Amino acid sequence: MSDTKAILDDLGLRSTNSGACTGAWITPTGGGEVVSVNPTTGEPIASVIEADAEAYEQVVATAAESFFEWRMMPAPARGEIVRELGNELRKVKEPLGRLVTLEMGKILSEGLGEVQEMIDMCDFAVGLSRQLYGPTMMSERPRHRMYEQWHPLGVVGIISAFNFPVAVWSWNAALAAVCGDTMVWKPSSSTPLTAVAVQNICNTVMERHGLHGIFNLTIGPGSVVGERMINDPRVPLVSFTGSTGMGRHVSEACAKRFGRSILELGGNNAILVEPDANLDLALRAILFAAVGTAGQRCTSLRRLFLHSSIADEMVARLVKAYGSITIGDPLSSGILMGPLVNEGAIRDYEKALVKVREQGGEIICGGKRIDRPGFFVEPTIVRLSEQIPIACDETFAPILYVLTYDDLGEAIRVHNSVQQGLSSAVFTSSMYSAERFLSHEGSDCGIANVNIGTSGAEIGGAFGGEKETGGGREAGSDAWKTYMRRQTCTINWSTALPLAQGVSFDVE
Ligand code: UN1
Repeated sequence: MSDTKAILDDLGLRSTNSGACTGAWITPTGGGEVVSVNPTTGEPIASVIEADAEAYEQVVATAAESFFEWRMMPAPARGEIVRELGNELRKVKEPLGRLVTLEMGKILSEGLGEVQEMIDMCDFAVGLSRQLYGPTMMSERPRHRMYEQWHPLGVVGIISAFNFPVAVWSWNAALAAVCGDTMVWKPSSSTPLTAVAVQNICNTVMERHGLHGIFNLTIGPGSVVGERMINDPRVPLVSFTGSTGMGRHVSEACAKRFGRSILELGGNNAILVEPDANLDLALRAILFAAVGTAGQRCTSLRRLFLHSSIADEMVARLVKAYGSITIGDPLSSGILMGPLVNEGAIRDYEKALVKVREQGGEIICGGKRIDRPGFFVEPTIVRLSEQIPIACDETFAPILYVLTYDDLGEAIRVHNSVQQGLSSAVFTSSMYSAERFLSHEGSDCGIANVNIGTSGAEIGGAFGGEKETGGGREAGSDAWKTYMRRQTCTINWSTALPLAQGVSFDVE
């Protein structure tokens, strides 16, 4: 408990915190209280007073108002402010990483990695602030110039999930900020304290510049905050991370009002292991992807396709390795797997395993809740002779389905036959197999790797997936374009008015 107090103190958190902020904290009068629970012990850490309708209104109105000033600041100047945010995050990497671990349950190395991901994202956005380029086109008309430019969009709604409580915010926030947007963040109610801590850091930076209303926070139930946000015409873009079911609802609500959405929804990620693969490498990658974060990444490995010639050997090695996974307090060194996030997650794990048995899967390792306080389960391996329906669903827990194949083409077909399309990988030393997996007839996912697991992507690439994963792209590459509006401009500097496509329309 003293550890907990030190982490909270380091980040300026109290035992009861406000859940709404525009730079200045608001005290919502009609909101409930959400208690953040330590998944390692089941004990409360601290609580947050949730935003009510009035607080939401105040926050969005401020974000909309602040946009007018923020959008006129030169993008590189906005980049300088994001640079300061990155520097502040460097200073608090240790306590913030510990808070992520305390509140969410991922091991400390991953908690720290998550803060590093925020820092990387800030660095990326600083560079980007000088590279929000639009191309120039050759006009078909004489003495005409044509080009594209990008304008800030407005207020961006960020709805993030418990499993990456701060990194995914930064994917959106760092880009939105340099693009000239203001934002309203609705974090998961399972991880409200990390959000309050990050908001405090933003406030520190923005106060230095006499700015407020750029980075804003509303912690509250989906029915109060989320519903308002997705239906709010003042919010032209909603970036949503969560389940496919909720994502469909968000997408429909935004589409109905011609708003945009970025959807980062369920995955059902797989690795294919070819006979010529480096099996030591494959084993390590499988362990991190399937057991890391207790299987609670959207990129976690759910399905493993093993070539029949190496299947028995790999399964034996995997079972042995699973037996030596250290499970326990994620803040302690030497631990590789912490708890699931809450009791509901345990129920989902148990329900999935009931279905596994009903549908003919064989549990060859794990399969039970661990008898200790908190929300711990055994990492589980299920061997299948075919891809049963439960293996086509995403269960946010460490359950790995192992299938065997003889032909790479057939394995790719089964790989692609699920509804989700986030991350995928092949392990092989054959150029032909690798290129085939990456070709048009290969993986249909947004992320496809060779000799690297499905999880743990760098921020430099665009992150997201196809099909029911939602199609959104966040973080690196040109993901920034969704946070701006594109304008095509044509300038006539002649004294004539030639029409495009050779059309004539001359008035006598
Ligand atoms: C998520 O689980 O929602 O590639 C994001 C990864 C991390 C991000 C995961 N960089 O596993």
